[in-house]
Amino acid sequence: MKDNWTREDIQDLYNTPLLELIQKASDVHKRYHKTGEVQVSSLISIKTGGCPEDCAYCPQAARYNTEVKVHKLMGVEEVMQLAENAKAGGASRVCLGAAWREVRDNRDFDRVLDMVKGINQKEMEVCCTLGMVTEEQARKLADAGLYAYNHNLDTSEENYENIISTRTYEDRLKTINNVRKAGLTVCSGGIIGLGESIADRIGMLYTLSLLRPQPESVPINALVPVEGTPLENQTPVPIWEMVRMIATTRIVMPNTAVRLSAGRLSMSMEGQALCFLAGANSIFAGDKLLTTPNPEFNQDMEMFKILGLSPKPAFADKKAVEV
Ligand code: SAM
Ligand code: DTB
Ligand code: SF4
Repeated sequence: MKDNWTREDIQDLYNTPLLELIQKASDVHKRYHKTGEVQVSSLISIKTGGCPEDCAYCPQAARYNTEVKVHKLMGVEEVMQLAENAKAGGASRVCLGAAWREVRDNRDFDRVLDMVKGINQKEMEVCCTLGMVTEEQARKLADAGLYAYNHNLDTSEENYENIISTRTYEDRLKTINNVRKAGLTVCSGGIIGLGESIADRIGMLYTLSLLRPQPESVPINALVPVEGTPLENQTPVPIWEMVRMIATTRIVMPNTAVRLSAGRLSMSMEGQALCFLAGANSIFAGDKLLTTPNPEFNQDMEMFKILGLSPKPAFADKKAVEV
């Protein structure tokens, strides 16, 4: 497996004529994955809004005037119920999201640890996205049974300060490193449609591809423009660019789960089908992402039926490793 991609290699891939690129990515996908299986995650926003950071895309940043209502950390029981519902709907993973800059060692964190333990007992994979973490905090999460930690690079190093000024790219990489040191699997990707250049998209994939090991999961989000955020008037990314980005990610990181993430509500089923053909093998299901709408669960199951896809069972990769 090639794992020393240069920026030029990635750029050449990205600029390959579209159908040829899809075909290449599809070949890689077939070689490394069961093509009919899609990993289904359900997002739960355990603490919503009021975030001190200034991420230009995010409706949860306190400084922007959006319709998001601040909600303090949910109770463990409520989260258990939501996880149960997600499992009944076919999700094998639950991702708990908090609008925090970083984790603090306090009672809220202890409560999150209880949530992780509880969901783990339900035989579901648990992922958290809680902002920056230290190695010690990552270890506590791992001990509680966490499967994955999501921390996106979001864009290239060069473009980072145009999107977020309250932390650095270095901070982001540090957290990813802490997560790795604690033995957790890493979920890290980004967003397209922020007004970034093609070179920025390539730069982000280049940085992700250099991580050792490469992230087990790479979410590719299309910006969901939200009124009140600085990016509210961004023009939506054409589906072709999403397909290109997914195909390039698939080729550069063959083993990873490429997640067709935010933005699916504005994509046709045909568009999403091309994304799956180009190597996407993971989605967020459920009618809400964190604060913005997502396709209805039944609609996604209908899409799976039409395309001949099925949800991947929980811990399938782990079992494969242990056998
Ligand atoms: N606060 C934590 C953090 O920033 O790491 C975790 C939650 S944050 C909402 C998780 C990710 O959601 C961000 O890194 C970003 O990639 C994605 N995201 C947030 N708002 C988005 C939007 N409007 N459109 C697409 N993706 C978005
Ligand atoms: C990721 O890359 N996308 C998800 C998840 N990781 C946490 C979040 C998408 C959020 C979209 C905007 C919202 O619903 O607030
Ligand atoms: Fe806060 Fe995360 Fe939103 Fe940034 S992306 S404002 S850190 S919730």
